[in-house]
Amino acid sequence: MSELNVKDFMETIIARNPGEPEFHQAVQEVAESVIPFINANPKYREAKILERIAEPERVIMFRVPWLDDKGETQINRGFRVEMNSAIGPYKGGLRLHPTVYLGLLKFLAFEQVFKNSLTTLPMGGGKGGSDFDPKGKSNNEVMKFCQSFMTELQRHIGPNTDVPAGDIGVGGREIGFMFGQYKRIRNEFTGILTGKGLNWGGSLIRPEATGYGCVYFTQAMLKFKGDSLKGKICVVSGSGNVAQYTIEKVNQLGGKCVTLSDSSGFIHDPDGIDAEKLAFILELKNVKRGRIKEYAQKYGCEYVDGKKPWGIKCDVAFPSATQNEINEDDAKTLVKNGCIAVGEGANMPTTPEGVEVFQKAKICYGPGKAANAGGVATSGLEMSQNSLRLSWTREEVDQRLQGIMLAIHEQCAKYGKEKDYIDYVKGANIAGFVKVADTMLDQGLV
Ligand code: NDP
Ligand code: 2IT
Repeated sequence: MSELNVKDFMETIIARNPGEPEFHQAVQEVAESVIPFINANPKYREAKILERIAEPERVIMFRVPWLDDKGETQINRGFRVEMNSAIGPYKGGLRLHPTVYLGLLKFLAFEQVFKNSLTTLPMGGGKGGSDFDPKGKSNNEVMKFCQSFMTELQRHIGPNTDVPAGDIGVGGREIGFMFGQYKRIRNEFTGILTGKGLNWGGSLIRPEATGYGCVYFTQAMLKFKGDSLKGKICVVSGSGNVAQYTIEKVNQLGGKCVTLSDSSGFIHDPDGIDAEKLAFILELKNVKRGRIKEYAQKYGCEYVDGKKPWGIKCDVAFPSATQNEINEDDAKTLVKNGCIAVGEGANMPTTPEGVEVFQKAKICYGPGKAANAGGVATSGLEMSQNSLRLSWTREEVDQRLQGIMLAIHEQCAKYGKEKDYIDYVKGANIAGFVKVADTMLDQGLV
């Protein structure tokens, strides 16, 4: 059997999945890392493991009808991409955003397979969501949508089958509405979602986990170089779940975060976003559901409309909003301004050209599938607690989360170690691949 090459492999992927640029981008990055490894290990080539991993096991698409507050019928499209169940039940978030379409969720589900493999826990990969836009909707409208969405999704998920969670536009409120509807239809109280409330099966630290985990991972990258986050100026994008707890942990470790953003613009607060200001953000974003501009009005700092924060001078960047939010020029600006580390809280926030800039500059670049795996890892811990019908303490969950982030760093180092630095992209992709690939070999042609 001839060797695999990236160009031919990608031609097939693009032809089979037309009009899905984010999926092509995610597959290309993995292909570039793992194809040389596959060629050196022909058992993966012969069993066409990579070709199989790039094809979802199952895709579910469905109609989501609901009535808005005016009594008008609304129709959205719902999805669940069940990508790979080799090492455990499908696991991954639900995204509610107007840009959601099949290709976007395929990219996210594909990334999730490798990320979940890195966590050391038994979780397969999946992702779902809808093109529903929660912005400007009443609480009642969000509930109506979530109930309709779960009315269909419930027949496809289960605690040992597929366990969704939050992502953009899905937090505690939405998980609650969906859980309630599942319980009502199925007459069963079971862990079919993670990110649940503490009274009904949720885990301590799950809300904090993605942000905390990303900071732990970044701290580990810096430590490897004999450095730390202490005294570092950090630029953060987004102002949702991941951004909020990134700031909390950076503050605890002695760094200073000076920006936050939303899809309208960013704020720059050179004094730093301390605990009191962060409490304002949590109320603004999670309860009032307002805009980041209001922070600038309250604290009298700069607000830049329609721009991203990458032009602000920093030591460390934490992109925590969305995919492709750092392009080549942004990456060049960050490096030029002295940025020494990037911890990706978001999924695939840097374009391939941007990644190349970081890699060439040999800064500590932690790709999303490694750096933001703390969220899904803690979802895995929530599943364990649900199975045990027990709740662990904050300290216990946090200890496990820290241990998992260090284990991910170790796996990246094992497969990504170069002469004088760690290639975290290569390391994460190969380490994530090996566990799933070996399992697929064990389980035969499925
Ligand atoms: P939230 O919905 O809580 O917050 C998202 C933030 O990003 C908001 O500030 C939002 O601004 C901004 N944003 C979203 N879409 C865009 C866009 N197209 N352009 C500019 N800004 C945008 O989501 P999370 O914090 O949960 O998720 C953020 C990122 O982290 C995503 O990439 C997600 O996939 C990833 N992630 C999340 C995990 C989790 O556990 N929640 C786990 C691992 C990764 P606005 O309000 O204006 O839309
Ligand atoms: O991208 C992600 O890892 C998530 N949105 C979290 C998934 C989960 O199942 O907790």
